[in-house]
Amino acid sequence: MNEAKTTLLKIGGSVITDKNGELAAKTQEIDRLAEEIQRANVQNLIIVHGGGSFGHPTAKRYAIKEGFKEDSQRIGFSETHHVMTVLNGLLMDSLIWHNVPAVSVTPSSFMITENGRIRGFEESLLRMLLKMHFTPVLYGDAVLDTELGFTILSGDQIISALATKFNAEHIVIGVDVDGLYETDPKTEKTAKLFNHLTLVELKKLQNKLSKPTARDVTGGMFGKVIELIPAIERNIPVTIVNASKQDNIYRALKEEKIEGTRIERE
Ligand code: IP8
Repeated sequence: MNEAKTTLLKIGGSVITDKNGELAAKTQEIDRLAEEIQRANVQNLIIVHGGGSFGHPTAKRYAIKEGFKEDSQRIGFSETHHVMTVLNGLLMDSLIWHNVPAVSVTPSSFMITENGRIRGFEESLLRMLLKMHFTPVLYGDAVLDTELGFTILSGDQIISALATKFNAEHIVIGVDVDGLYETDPKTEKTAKLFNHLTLVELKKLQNKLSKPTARDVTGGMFGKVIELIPAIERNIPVTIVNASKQDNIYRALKEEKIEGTRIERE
C-alpha cells in the first residue's frame, strides 16, 4: 500500500511559458523543473500546471470563460483545450524523459463546473494512479459548465479541490515572483513580500492584493490566493515560491526552509 499523504504542486503558466508571446514555451525551464521534481522524489505527488501564453490568449480571444453565447466560440473552446494539451505534452515529454512516472489526466474529461465552480468529480482514477506510484499531471482547462455551457477552470481551483479531496499534506505554488506581495512587485520596486500569513491575515488582505493582468483570464495572483482559502481552512499549509529560481521547487517539495510566502490556518 501507498500510505504517504498527498502533496500538490502547481506550476504557474508564467514559469513555463513566456506570457508576452503566444504559444511560447520556456523549454529550458520545463526541463529544469522536471529534473528538480525527479530529484525531490516525493511520494504521492499530483502536479497541476497553468495556461500561460498557451491557454490564456485563446480563451480571451473567444471569451470562453464568460460561457457559450454564439456558435463562433465553439471552435475557440476546442482550440483552447487543444493548446493546453500541447503545453501539457511538452511538460509530459520532459517529466518522462527525466524518469518521472507521470500520467496526464485531462480535467475537461472528468470535471464539470456549475457557474465556474467544480461540481464534484470522480476521484477513483487519481487515487489508483497514486496507489500505483504514478504522478498524475493535470492543468487549467476549458471545461463544460451546467449553467454557462462551457468556461475556463483554473489550475488553482483544481489544486484547491484536489487538496481538499485528498486531504493533502502540503500545497506548493510555483510562480515567477518571490511569493505573495502586498502590491505587484513587477511594477512596484518597493512592494512588500509576506513571509508568513495566517488565514485571518490573508482574508483581511484579499481586497488589497494585486488585481489580474489583462492577459490572465483566471485572475492572476489574486485569483490564486482566493482559490486556496478552502484548502487552508482545512489546515493544509500553502507555500508560494519563485519557481523560476534554481532549486526552489526541489527545496519546497522537500519542505526545506526557503524564501517565499507560507500560509497556514493559524
Ligand atoms: O493558468 C487557465 O489555468 P490557470 C487555463 O491555472 C486556461 O489560471 C485554459 C486559460
